Amino acid sequence: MTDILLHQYDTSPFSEKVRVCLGIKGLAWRAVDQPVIMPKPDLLPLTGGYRRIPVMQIGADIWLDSVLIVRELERRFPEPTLFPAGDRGLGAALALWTDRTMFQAAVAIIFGGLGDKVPEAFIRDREALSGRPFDVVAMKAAVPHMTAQLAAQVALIAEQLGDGRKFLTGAQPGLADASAYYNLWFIRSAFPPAAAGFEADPLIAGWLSRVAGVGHGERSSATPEQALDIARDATPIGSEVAEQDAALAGKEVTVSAEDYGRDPIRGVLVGSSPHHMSLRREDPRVGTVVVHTPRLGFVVRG
Ligand SMILES: N[C@@H](CCC(=O)N[C@@H](CS)C(=O)NCC(=O)O)C(=O)O
Repeated sequence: MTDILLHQYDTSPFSEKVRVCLGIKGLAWRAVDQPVIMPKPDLLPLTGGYRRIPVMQIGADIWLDSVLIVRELERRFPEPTLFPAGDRGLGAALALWTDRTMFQAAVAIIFGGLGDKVPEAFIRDREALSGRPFDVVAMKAAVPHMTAQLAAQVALIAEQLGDGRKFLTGAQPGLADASAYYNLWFIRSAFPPAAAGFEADPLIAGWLSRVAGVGHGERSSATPEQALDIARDATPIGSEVAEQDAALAGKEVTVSAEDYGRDPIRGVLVGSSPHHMSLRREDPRVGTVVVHTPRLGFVVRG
């Protein structure tokens, strides 16, 4: 079996979502630590310009975005499932809540709370990432509102756990848990005082410790250099272009994220589905690789 490589950094909340999913599945994987800010000279040869974290690599195949990474993990390793109660579509759609609304609240609470302790280089980098001011003063002003918003969201989690279930969709952990968990984990680890409110609720505290107890699977590490060599020495897997994209099959396209970190990825469309697009690209360091991007939240241009 070819190794699962996760390009990540330990403080990354979206990586934590994937790490918990790897834990639910009890998988062995290798962490490839990437920088928290640009430049990322050992990541971009694989992704073709996409800079966000996490990125999963298996051989010469590269999956962008935690949503698609989790989908691919479920496809390759269906047991134990990330959807213990079924509800696959709903489970996956939860990301639209956790990765946007909940994440934005967590970011404002953490960075507003940290205030002038946020390093200048990080602020500049995140401004370049989003194309907007990373306004710590505005975040600070938004903390009371965002704290109330987060509390309302945490109340939804508590409501779901209210019948005494161990995890959000029943007795076993799933993607819903990993998704709802990682923002609270982020607050807890990056700005602990802001976690006091939700940690005081025994229902939430118990659930948080059960999800933490799932672990991260069998983690080892690889260097970025090793990951690049693995891509260079491997051949990407084959795939098919869906009927709906027939007009673009085999043509050069550009794909970019819709929200932030919109650096375009250019390649030949060699695969697609309602959930993803696959672009073949050539790079002097890694040779031929195929980059798999999500469809939801990504723009494709022919
Ligand atoms: N929708 C993306 C969001 C990824 C994201 O925003 N990741 C953060 C780190 S957790 C990031 O890339 N920040 C900028 C950076 O690390 O360069 C996903 O689910 O993977």
